[in-house]
Amino acid sequence: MTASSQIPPAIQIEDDRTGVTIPTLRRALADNLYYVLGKPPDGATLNDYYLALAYTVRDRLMQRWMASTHTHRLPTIKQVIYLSAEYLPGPHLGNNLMNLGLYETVQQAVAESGLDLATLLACEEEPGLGNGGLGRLAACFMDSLATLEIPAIGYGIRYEFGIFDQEIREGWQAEITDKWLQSGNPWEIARPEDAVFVKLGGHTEASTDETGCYQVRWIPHQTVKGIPYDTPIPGYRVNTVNTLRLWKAEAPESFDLSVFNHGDYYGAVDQKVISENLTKVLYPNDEPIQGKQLRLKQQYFFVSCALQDLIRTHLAQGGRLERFHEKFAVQLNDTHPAIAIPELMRLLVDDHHVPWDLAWTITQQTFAYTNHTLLPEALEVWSLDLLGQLLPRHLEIIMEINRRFLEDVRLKFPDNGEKMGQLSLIADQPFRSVRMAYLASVGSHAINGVAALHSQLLQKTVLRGFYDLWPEKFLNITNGVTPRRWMLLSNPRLAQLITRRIGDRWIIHLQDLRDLEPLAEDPEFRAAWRSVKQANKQALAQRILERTGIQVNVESLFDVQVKRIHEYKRQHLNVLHIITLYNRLKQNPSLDLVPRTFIFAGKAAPGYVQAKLIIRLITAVGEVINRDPAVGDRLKVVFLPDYNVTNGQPIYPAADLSEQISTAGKEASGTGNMKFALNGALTIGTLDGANIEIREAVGSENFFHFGHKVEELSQLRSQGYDPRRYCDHSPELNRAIHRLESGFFAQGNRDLFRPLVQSLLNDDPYFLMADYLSYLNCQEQVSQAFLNEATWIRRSILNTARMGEFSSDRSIREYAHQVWQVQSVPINLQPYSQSEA
Ligand code: B1H
Repeated sequence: MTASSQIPPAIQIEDDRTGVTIPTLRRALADNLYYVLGKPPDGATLNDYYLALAYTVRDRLMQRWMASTHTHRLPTIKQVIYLSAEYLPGPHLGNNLMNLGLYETVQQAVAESGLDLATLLACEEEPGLGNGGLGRLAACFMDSLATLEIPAIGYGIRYEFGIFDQEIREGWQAEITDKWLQSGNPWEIARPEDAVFVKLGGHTEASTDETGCYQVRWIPHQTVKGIPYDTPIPGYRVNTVNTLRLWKAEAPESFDLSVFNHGDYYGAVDQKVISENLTKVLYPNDEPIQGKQLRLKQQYFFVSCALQDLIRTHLAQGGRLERFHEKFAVQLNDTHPAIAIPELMRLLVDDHHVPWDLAWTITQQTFAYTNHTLLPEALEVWSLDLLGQLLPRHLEIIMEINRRFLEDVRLKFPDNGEKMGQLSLIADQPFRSVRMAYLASVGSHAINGVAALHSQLLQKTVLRGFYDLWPEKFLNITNGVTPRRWMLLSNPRLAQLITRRIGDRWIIHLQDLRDLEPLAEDPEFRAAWRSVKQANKQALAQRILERTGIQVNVESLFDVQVKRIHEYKRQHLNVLHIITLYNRLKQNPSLDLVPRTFIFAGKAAPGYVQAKLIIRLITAVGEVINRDPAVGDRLKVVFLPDYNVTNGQPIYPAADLSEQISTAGKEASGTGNMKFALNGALTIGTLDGANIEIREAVGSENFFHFGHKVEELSQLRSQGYDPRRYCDHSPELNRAIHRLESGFFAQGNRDLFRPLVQSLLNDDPYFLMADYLSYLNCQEQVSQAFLNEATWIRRSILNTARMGEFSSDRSIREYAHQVWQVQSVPINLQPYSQSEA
């Protein structure tokens, strides 16, 4: 670890129970092992030691956590509420040690107890409570919120099984259940005393009460209980510790009992099983979600738990509901939690008797919505049938919101029936359904995209009608990544080198990396930079060998594409390049080719057949190329299984080249692109998502761009795109496609990759054929550039030096000022002995 390992004196509140000296840490480790886990030192497993260490660290967060929670509840303090169906925080232990400034001390304490910190860190099962970028973004944002001392709670779902673990069996993806809770989760604290009840199904009854007031009662078919589990999220070297509060569904005891009293014991158990199924498993994305009632249940469940929790604490603090939006700024992470809008309306109007108009003002002032995708298949719609069955009252509320909204539209655009149909929250085709992105837009005071291009396209396409109505609601906030996890923790060698030269302020002010720019001209610094990269490549090569048996050449160019497998991300375009290089080698065995190691990793949704076939394609091409003696170690193709936060951490620091090659207009932002460039990889990329801004920041001379732009693709499309034409015009493309068709990579089986080939030749919806030549030429430039080591390293340094704006701290500052109107709140600590009373 780079910066000082001591906690700054201003926050030194440790006493003999929570001390951070080596003797007190060793004592705490032994005590936790014995008294919390009930294990004698000689009978303890490595996992026991990991748990004991985790408790030791958690204990040292506790005073800060409680002080933060206490302060954040004060009615005068505005809090950010992040609602997200996904979180991918990665393993907590190393991160918490780093943020507390205890990494080195604990490393030594553990060593003196005869253990190895790295071994204990490796015991932690990461919470895989998300699919990819969207969940990881939520985790980076939680880190930045705490580091910026912004009061925040992240609400989500405590899935019992997160994203599946991936194994590669005979070249194919196999999915294994993720039993992340099996060996115990030392970071969470269950709070059954804060449980809430959530209603589902049934019907509504309207009546007029004694005062003549119209009232609606919802008589549910089922009630489930939500139990919160809290995880501390400490900021970097500050006292703020925010909370990640995840909800688990259980059966309410009273219900069990009533059935039990009627003698139906097994019926009661069934009820319990049905309730607990609700938070059992994370849904993978890239699969049709249509008609998945359980997913809507999950969304409603956690959102209702969260809002009930907020209303309860607000009222308990003496807050008034008219001021709800002054206490809480609630961010919707995509539409997955958008049902929060009618739910807050229901809670205010039905349960707390707030008049509709006031409730609507509060709701709109409370919520803001972030859109993360324009892909039509990922835009959520819920059929009125399904919604009405599960949430009858919410359907009524949505209809009323829509009625009032369309009334406003009519006043603005009289005699424009078409406009009303376009803007209606209810779609008629292909079946009557609620457009959740529209609901989120109408119910929020701010709507943002996650990169400049994406925000522009959002305003021009999916939400065009709403942009025309309320341009002032729209803004762009480009994503970012936390430099704590994605540099300091995962690339300690580079972090150390940087800190030695420019000090350590860059960790919290990433723009300081600019100070590295002049050093790009310094041959000595370049040599140091190169040795860090080589050491990181060596370390990754070791892991590759252990996990795949493939020996790679660390002098070769590490060309890396790691992300979810999806046709729009075009891993198969990368493969077409590999096949082309291979063909050239076969044609001319003495070809002077810049050696490359192609590294892939990523999961495919279990039901996404084409994506799984892309994985098979990568492994198949690897099997042939890696074994071909004519290739030697000039080309290697590696598929690293089970890509997740843990396995990603050693990859970014070792990359020379970052592949960001999505079809223009399809990748909303990307965040892996940021991690690579920050760690000194050069990018080959399309003008898509945040690539455009990265290129502007690092300089176009330090970024390899290729491919058609968004407008060029729509032109191609409107002219009647014919992918076969590109084969006719490029002999190399033709040969590459032919290799695939011929069964050459499939032991003669011509059927295996036929679906991929057919898709490319017939529709090619992601324009691989159109971008192939440009990609190939660009890769040739990459190879030439890699030959000149000094200028490559220089460009690598400049990439890192100019990536400062892609810190999630910058994103969060923009949300704080432009959307949430929240301030930092430093946390004052008192020694435990004084706060005890
Ligand atoms: C992103 C999703 C997503 N956009 C549906 N949309 C899901 C959609 O479970 N589902 O149904 C889950 C996730 N994820 C990603 O968000 C974008 O593709 C990236 O480009 C972007 O960087 C990331 C964070 O903004």
